[in-house]
Amino acid sequence: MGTGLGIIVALAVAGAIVAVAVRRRGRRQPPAPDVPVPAVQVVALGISGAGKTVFLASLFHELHVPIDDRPYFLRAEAADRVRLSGVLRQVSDARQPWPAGTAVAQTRRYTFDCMARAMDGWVPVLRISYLDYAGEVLEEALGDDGAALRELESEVDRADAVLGMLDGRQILRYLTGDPGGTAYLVAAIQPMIGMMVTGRSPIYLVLTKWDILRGFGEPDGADDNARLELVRHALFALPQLQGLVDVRNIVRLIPVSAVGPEFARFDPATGRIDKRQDGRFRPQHVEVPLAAVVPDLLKRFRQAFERDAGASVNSQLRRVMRLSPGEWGGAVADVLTKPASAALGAVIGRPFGTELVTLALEWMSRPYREKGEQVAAFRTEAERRLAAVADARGNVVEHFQKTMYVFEAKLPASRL
Ligand SMILES: Nc1nc2c(ncn2[C@@H]2O[C@H](COP(=O)(O)OP(=O)(O)OP(=O)(O)O)[C@@H](O)[C@H]2O)c(=O)[nH]1
Ligand SMILES: [Mg+2]
Repeated sequence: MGTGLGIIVALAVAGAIVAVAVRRRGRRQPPAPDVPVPAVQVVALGISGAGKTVFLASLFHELHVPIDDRPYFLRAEAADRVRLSGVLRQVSDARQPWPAGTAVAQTRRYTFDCMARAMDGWVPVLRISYLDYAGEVLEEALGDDGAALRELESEVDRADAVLGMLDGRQILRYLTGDPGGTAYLVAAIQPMIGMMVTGRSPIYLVLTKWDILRGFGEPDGADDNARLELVRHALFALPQLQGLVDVRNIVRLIPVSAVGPEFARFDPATGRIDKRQDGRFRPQHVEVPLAAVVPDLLKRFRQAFERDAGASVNSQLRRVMRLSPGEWGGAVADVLTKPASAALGAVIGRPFGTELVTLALEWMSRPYREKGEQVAAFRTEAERRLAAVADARGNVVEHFQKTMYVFEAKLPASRL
C-alpha cells in the first residue's frame, strides 16, 4: 500500500512539473531542441560458448533494416556493422566453420540506435547498449587480479536488464543424462548465478540453441510450448535455479535460436553442433529478449508510481499529461535536475535517468494526450516535431508489446 511519504513526494514532484510547465507556457517557444534519447543498458551473462556473440549477430541481422510492419530498425556505427555482419556471414555459411569464441581483448560495447519513422524521416527514439565479452571471464582467474570480472559486475549493477544466457547444448546434455550437462548447471554457471542473485535489475533467462533442444524424451509431435514446459520443469527442479527464481525478479524464460530449426544438428556421439549442408537460416525469437525489456521497464515504473503516488497525484499527473509536447519534455527534465529527482527515485525504487523517466511518463500520458492533441493544434513547428517523435517512440513501444503478446500466446510456458 502507498505510504504517506510516497504520496507527499510524488505530489511534490507532480506539482513541480506543473509549475515549471505553466511558467514555460508564458515564454516564447525556443527552436526545436534535439530530442534526448532514452538509453537502456542490457548485459548478457553467460559462460564461454553459451551463444552470446552469435545471438547478437543474428539479432542485429534481423533488425537492421525496416521491413514489413515493424516501425523501427537498429542502427549501429559502421565498424560495429562490419564486425557483426562478418560474424553473421560466417555463422550462416554452411561451408564455413562456426566463428571462434570471443577473446578477452575483443570485449566490445555495441550501441544500437532504435530508429523510428517520424515527421522528419527516421529519428533515434531509444538507445540500446550491449556488452559482448569473453565468457571465460566468468569461468577462470585470468591473471588480471579479477579486473575483467569486477568490470562485468559493475556492468551488471548498472544494467536495466540482465539476460542470463543458458547454453541449450549443455541443457540438452543435462536432459539426456550426460554428466557434462549436470556439471554445467550445477557448477560451471555458479559464478554467473551468483552475479544475478546480487544484482537488482530484472533477469531474463534466455535458452540459446533452441533449435537443437529436442530429442530428450519429449512425446512425439510435442510442440514448442510442450517442449519448453518440459525443459522449464527440469531446469527449475535444480535448487540453484529455483533459488534464483525465489530471490530475484525473474520474469521470463525465452528460448531463442540464432540460426533456426533447420540449420544445424547436434551429434550426440561427438557432442558437436554441425551445420547442415542443406540448412535454411531462419532465426527464431531473437528479437524477443529486446522487445521484452522496455515494456517491462515501463510497467514496473507505472506500478511503482501508481502504488506509491495515490489517486490525488494521478489527477495532478493528468494535468501534466495534458500539456503540449513542447512543455512536457522540458518540464520533466527541469524537475529531474532538482532535488526532487532523488525523491522521485525513492518512489520508483531505482534511479531512472531523465530520459527514461520522460519516456515512462510520456507513455503513461498517451491515453490522455491523444484526446487533447486532436483538439489543440500545435502552435509551433518545434512542438509538432516533438509530438511526432513522441508518437514515433510510442509506436515502437507498442510494437514491442505486440511482439510480446504474440510470443506469449505461442509460448505461455515462457512466463515465470
Ligand atoms: N544450433 C545452434 N548453435 C548455436 C546457436 N548459437 C550458437 N551456437 C553454437 O554455439 C557456439 C558458441 O557461440 P558463441 O556465440 O560464439 O558463444 P559465446 O557465448 O559468444 O562464447 P564466448 O565468446 O567464448 O564467451 C557457436 O559457435 C555455435 O556452434 C544456435 O542458435 N543454434
Ligand atoms: Mg563471444
